[in-house]
Amino acid sequence: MPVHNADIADIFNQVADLLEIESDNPFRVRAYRNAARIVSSQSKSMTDRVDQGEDLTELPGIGKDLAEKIREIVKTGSLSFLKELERKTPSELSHLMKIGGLGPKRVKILYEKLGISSLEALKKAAQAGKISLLKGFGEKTEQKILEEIGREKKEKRIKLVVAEEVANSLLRSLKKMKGVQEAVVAGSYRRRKETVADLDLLVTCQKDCEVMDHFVNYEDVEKVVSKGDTRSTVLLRSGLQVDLRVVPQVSYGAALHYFTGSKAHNIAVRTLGVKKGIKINEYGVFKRKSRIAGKSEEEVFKQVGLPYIEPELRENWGEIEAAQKGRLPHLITRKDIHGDLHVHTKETDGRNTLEEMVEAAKDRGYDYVAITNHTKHVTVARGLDAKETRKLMEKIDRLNGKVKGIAILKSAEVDILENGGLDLPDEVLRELDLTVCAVHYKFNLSKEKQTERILRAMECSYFHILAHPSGRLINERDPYEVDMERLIEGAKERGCFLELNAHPDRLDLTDIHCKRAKEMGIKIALATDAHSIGDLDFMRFGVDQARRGWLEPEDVLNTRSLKELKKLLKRA
Ligand code: DGT
Ligand code: CA
Ligand code: CA
Repeated sequence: MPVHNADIADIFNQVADLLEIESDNPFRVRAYRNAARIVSSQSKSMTDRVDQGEDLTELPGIGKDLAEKIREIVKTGSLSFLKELERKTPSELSHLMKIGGLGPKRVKILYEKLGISSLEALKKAAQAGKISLLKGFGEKTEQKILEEIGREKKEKRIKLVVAEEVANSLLRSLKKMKGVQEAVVAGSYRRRKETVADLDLLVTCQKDCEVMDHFVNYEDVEKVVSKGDTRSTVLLRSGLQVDLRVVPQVSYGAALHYFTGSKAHNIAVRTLGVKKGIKINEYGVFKRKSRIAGKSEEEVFKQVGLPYIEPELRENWGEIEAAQKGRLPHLITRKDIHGDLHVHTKETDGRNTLEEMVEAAKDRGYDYVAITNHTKHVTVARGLDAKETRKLMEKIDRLNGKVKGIAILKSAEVDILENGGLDLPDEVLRELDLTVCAVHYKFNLSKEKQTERILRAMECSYFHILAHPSGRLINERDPYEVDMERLIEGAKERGCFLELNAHPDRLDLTDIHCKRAKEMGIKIALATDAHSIGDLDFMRFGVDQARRGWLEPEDVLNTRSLKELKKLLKRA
């Protein structure tokens, strides 16, 4: 396997970590860190440079000694100096240094006093309260360590939008290969989960096609975890793991079904098969020894008496029973959306002007767009006060008179104050076509208080839509504590709606809460929270999440014509 620049940088960083833990000369530590940075930022690979006999000392910060070490890594894949260091200090300690709040000194103390050399051991010791007893640590540090370990673990899941970029270029590269027939991403990615742990690629190809070689040598690959004829796993530079399976064309449908999952759905389908005396696996559907189906997913479902079930529904959340009864939902699609109900402009923290956003919404085929700038309490976004809101409303009135083919709705993203009040006076709220209301501060109230705060805000008869109802930012900020069930119920009683925020960092409501909202009979507003023209295209992530939540066009507010929308927005 060729040594990549990232491998060399990794080794140099580990050397620097271990030297630092051993309190080595800080200049030497810095030299290794610099070298790691320089090597990883080179577009030409060190392997190629060494092969072509280039003089590595011409690179900035690389002296004779480091040049020799790079050559050694390129030739052998490892560095004897690092092995020497590891004899004294376990290399796992360098992982511990990635935990926020743990520098080389603390890592060293943890190792010497408690023998901690792994994340697992660190977690155990912190949970047992052993760390706070060490000199210079304390309970706060111990708590922080536990939080940081939790974060490390959680962040391993990658946001769908990030995975998509990686997946698309990988698929493009595979599809260009001669002999490749089908190439798709299955797994949670195909089920459009908000985050994915890895990418599960499925390929069918002609016999002599060297797709595996091509895959493991793909330019983005940092490490080949395993390589075989039908199955390989690699780690990409981005940290994303990719599994590739190659199956014969006759197995394509069965394999696609199997690797799309979810596991719980697969087991349920397989159990139906067992009752009919057939065996279902990734190679096909079998009766005794002979294959009776497997070319397409439809064939697989048909063998167990089911219609086709959309990937987004395959979580064993009742889709099998619904399919058996002929009651599968007719899931919403992007085409069903008639307008965006949450859009910012330059008046507050948006990057495009009102005119530009309206034009862009029109380009996307919308009949209406709601302009929802922040209100004054959100000072970081330069939120608008009553007077500024009125001024913007007049501007919108004038623009509505000029622009054809799309209606601009006067709205605001009204801050929900701590006491449940709204951040604009009633006489201004009254003049808006609709309001999108949201919590932007005091996230840490108790569940009871947060729920009461929002329910109180809904009492205002100008409250229409609760925006990003949990306040979470995926992988960055946990949702605030709130009783979502009560919010859904409260919204229903008062004639309000909940938003499914389509921004790929937010996507709240979650799939489960969408499904619950539908069951409880309340409609959802699907909106992008766009802060620029490009953000308007986030709508499709919202649609994906809505589909996972079983939503049909009639469950969503903005699938309606403007006239019907206005009717629905009228509160008693
Ligand atoms: P992830 O990766 O955590 O976001 O979620 P998935 O669903 O992509 O899970 P993954 O990558 O572990 O496996 C991909 C699919 O392979 C999974 O959705 C169903 C199938 N699969 C994996 N393990 C099993 C298993 O033990 N039994 C069955 N029936 N299917 C499995
Ligand atoms: Ca997966
Ligand atoms: Ca996988």
